[in-house]
Amino acid sequence: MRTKTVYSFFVLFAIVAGIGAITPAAFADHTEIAISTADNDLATPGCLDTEVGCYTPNTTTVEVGGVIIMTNADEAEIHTYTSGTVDGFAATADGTFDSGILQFGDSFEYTADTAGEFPYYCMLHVWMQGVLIVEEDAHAEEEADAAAQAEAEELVVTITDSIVDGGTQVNLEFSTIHVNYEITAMQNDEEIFKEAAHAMKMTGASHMIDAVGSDESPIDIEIVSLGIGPPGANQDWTGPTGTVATLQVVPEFGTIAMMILAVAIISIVAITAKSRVIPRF
Ligand SMILES: [Cu+2]
Repeated sequence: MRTKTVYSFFVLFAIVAGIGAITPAAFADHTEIAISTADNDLATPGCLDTEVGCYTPNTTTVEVGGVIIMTNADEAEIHTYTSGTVDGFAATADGTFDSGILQFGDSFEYTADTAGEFPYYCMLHVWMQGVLIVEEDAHAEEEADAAAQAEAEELVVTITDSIVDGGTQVNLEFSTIHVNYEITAMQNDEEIFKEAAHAMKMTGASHMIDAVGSDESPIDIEIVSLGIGPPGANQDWTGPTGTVATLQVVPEFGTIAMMILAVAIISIVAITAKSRVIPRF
């Protein structure tokens, strides 16, 4: 057996995606945010046109689970925090929250349980308007990302080849079953072999290429993962897709491939005594 170069790398989609998700939470689990009526003349229309606005802050952002403490800080007037919209002077409450009438110094607490954007107004002075923005909990998103990451399995394919009957037999060994893949072989800039295949219940597969690689005319083999799942059910396929491995077939190399997979956990594993293989992403 004259096995030559084995080249294989791990697809780390999930890990890369995960790094982006692991950002420190900007908020504690149960944020408390205070809003008060602005220090304006709120009894006559116009607060929305001022820099201070009608409520302070006029736009408040909180995560789901956050508590909003809405206070009437206006000594002169009673006010409400009523979720809904105002069209001209016609107000429509949407029922998300309603403080009812707040005397000076009174507060109303609302726990944000639904993500979304909630405009609100004062029932007594409908020109007083503010917006509460409730965002998805960052932790919940992280958890969802972590779950997705766990699901997005690493896909490893080990390739070996041997000269058989004047051709080259390429043997694949996937780390999981049901990998749909495409195998392409190039020699002298020509495509000499291409096949879409599916690793059935077995994780191994063999392809026979009717050519032999040499120093002058090496064969480049590329395996592309199309997804993991039953054949035909493309929309349900999961797992890493894209190029997962390349191999260059040239003579005179030993079989060092298999043990490498055991030690290399991250990143690219390149075994080529001649350093002729260039990974293609
Ligand atoms: Cu008011």
